Amino acid sequence: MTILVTGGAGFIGSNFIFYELQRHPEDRIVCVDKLTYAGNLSTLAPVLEDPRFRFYRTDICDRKGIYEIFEQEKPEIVVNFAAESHVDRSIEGPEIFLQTNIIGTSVLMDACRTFGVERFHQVSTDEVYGDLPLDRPDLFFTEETPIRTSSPYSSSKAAADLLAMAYFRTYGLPVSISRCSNNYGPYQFPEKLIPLMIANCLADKPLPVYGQGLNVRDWLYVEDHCKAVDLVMRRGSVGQVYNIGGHNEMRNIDIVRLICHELHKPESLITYVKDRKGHDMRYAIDPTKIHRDLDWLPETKFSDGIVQTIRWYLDNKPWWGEIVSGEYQSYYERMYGNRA
Ligand code: NAD
Ligand code: TDX
Repeated sequence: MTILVTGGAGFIGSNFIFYELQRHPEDRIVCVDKLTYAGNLSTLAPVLEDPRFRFYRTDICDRKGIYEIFEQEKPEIVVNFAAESHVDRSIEGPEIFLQTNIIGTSVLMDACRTFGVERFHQVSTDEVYGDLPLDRPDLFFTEETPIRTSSPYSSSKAAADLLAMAYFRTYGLPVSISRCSNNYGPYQFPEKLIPLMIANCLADKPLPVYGQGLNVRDWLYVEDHCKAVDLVMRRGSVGQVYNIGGHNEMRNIDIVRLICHELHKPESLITYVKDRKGHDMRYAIDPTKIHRDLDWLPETKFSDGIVQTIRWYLDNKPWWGEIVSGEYQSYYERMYGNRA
C-alpha cells in the first residue's frame, strides 16, 4: 500500500513516518512537505535512502504539483499533517493559516476525488472545541462537543474539519478525522512550550510563562498519537471523528517547574509575561470512542515521556541548536522581546 503523508518534515509527521516504516514494512510512504520554517529535511535523514520512502518538496496549495504527485504515486491512503500549527503565529498573522490549513486541505481532497483513494485522513486538534473552565474538572471534550474556536489557528483547523465532512457527505469521499490533545516528544519545534522551556533552561535564559501559568493542557506522547492515527486511517469508520488524548492534564507552570527540576536549574528563571490573546484555559479529551472502537490506549506515562523527551533534547542539540540560531531568533525577539 502507498501512503501519502503531508507535513512529514514537521514534528508529528516525521514521528509518524518513522512509526509507519517500522510497523508496516510492506507499505511505501510518499512525503509531501513545503519545508516551511517548521519543516526540517534533516529530521528525515534516517529514511531518505530507504527504497520504501519518497520525498517531494511541494506546497499542498499547489494544485498542479499535488495532482502530478497523485498521478505518479497513486496513493491509497492520504494523511494530512501539513499545517501552520503555532497559535501565537496565527495571532500575529492569520492569512497563511487560512491558506495552508483550509485551501491546502481542499486541494488535497480534490486530488483524492480526482484520482480515487481508499481513505483521506485529516489530522485535527482538540482546539476546535474551544476551552473548558478550570472550575469544572468534570467536563471533557467528546466528539459531540460543539465546535467553538478561539484563535485563527483553531478556526482554520475547524474550517478544514467542516470541509472534510462536507466532502464526505457531498462527494462520498472516504474521510476520517482525528482530534488530538497537545503532543510532546522528539523533533518538536522549539517555539512550542516544552522544547522552548528546555532550550531556554539549558541556556540559562528566562522561562516566559504566559499569564499566571494556570492554563491546563492534556499532554500525550507523540508516538501514542502516531499509533492512534495509524489505527483510525486503517480501521476507523469513514465519516467519523475520533478524539485522541490520554487523560493527562497539567498546568503550564507545573510543566515548567518540572523541566527546571529535571535539568537542575533554579525556578528563579521563571518569568511571568503578558498573556496570550484569547488564551484557552483548559483542554481535556474524552478518548472513550477510540478506546472502545479501536482498542487504543496511550502507552507512555507522562513521567517517563517527559524524561525521555528532555534526554532527547540533551542528546540532539545540533538538531535544535541550528533552528534556534536562525530565523527563529527574530521570531523570538518579536514574540518575547517586549513582553514583560
Ligand atoms: P509542525 O509545525 O511541526 O509541522 C508542520 C509541517 O507541515 C512542517 O513540516 C511544514 O513544513 C509543513 N507545511 C506547512 N505548510 C505546508 C504547506 N502549505 N504545504 C506542505 N507542507 C506544509 O506541526 P505539528 O506539531 O507536527 O502538527 C502536525 C499536525 O498535527 C497539524 O495539522 C496540527 O494542527 C496537528 N496537531 C498538532 C498537535 C501538537 O500538539 N503539535 C496536536 C494536535 C493536532
Ligand atoms: O512561551 C510560552 N509560554 C507559555 O506559557 C509558550 C510557547 C506557550 N505557553 C503556554 C501557552 C499554552 O497554554 O503553554 C501552553 C502550550 O502552548 P503551545 O506549546 O503553544 O501549545 P498550544 O497553544 O496548547 O497548541 C498546541 O496544542 C494543540 C499545538 O501547538 C497545536 O498545534 C495543537 O493543535
